[in-house]
Amino acid sequence: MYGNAYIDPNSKLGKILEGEDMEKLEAFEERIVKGDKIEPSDWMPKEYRKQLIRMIEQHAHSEVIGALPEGTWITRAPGFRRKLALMAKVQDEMGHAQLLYSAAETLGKSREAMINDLLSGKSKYSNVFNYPAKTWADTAVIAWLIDAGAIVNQVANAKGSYGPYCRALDRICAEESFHLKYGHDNVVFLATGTKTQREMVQEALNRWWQPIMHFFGPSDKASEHTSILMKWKVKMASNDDMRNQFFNMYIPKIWDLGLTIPDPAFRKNEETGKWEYTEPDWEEFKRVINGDGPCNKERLGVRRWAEEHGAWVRRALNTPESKYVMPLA
Ligand code: BYC
Repeated sequence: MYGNAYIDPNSKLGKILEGEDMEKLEAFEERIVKGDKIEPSDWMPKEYRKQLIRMIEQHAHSEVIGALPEGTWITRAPGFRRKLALMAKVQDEMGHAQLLYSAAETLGKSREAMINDLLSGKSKYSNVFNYPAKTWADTAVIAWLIDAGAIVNQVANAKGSYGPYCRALDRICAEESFHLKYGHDNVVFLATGTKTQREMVQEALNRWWQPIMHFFGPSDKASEHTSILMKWKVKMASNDDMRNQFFNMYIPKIWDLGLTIPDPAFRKNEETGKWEYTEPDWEEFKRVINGDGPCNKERLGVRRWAEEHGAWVRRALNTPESKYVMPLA
């Protein structure tokens, strides 16, 4: 029994809750309903722990890998002011990963295990970072619209139930809002510039449109984890609701700049308040998140290189009495 309801042990929920102490589970869920924050030493169902590790770890990896597409432009940024701002942004993203790895560690998975799972391809990270930033305008679109999408997601989930994740998200959102301003300034500059600059930013938006649609996750009917995550207030809105909220906030701003959305079916249905669009290619989404996107190999290759070449630093830090020195060459 679960509350007053019988749960079929063969149902999805039955399997998720198998072996749980029902009294403790009910007390936990009462706390969730009240809006309490759950802290690392509190009792929690096994599935709650597992889901949080999965989601926070993927988020941390997304920040690490997410630094790469824009990072490749630091040496080519147009001007010193843009270069400084981009360097600061990329550094912030790596800092976000540190906060998130620390939050995930409170649930019992070590940072080393998380990094190993990223490098072996076992863990996922956000689809969007497996596409190349072909021109400077791509970095502007990433910094404006991907960061905007991330803020929509994170501002909502910062009000969720797991204390360490929510606190990390609060800090991350404060910095992301600067990224968004930097990205918006960049896009405005290009969209109000010469014909070539306007074309460049429109082409970048065309390239990034589908990855941005994918960014919020599969549609609600296809989303595997949303129902349990919303029940336990890890996710505070469904994938489709987050996507719709993003459209409400950013489509008018995109149109104001004279840019167009590369989807002739894209429009707001004023009766339902929902945006209508051509479904993005979900088969491509699956391929990309499972390792077969345009840049997956390159992205993980960079991280493997960093892991290998930074190993001596970790050894030296972990064994201060030893005589490790930086290898030459
Ligand atoms: N990419 O049941 P669903 C940033 C997977 S970085 C890849 O709906 P869920 C930035 C999902 O993992 C911030 N995989 O999942 C950094 C699941 O597979 P598994 C990135 C995706 O968890 C640098 C399967 O599809 N933000 O802003 O309920 C520079 C079924 O999906 C994606 C976060 O990480 C995806 N887009 O909902 C600039 C936010 N979507 O694990 C910017 C935290 C779905 O069963 N994460 N999948 O193998 C979340 O909020 C949720 O995990 C999602 C997905 C909304 C993304």
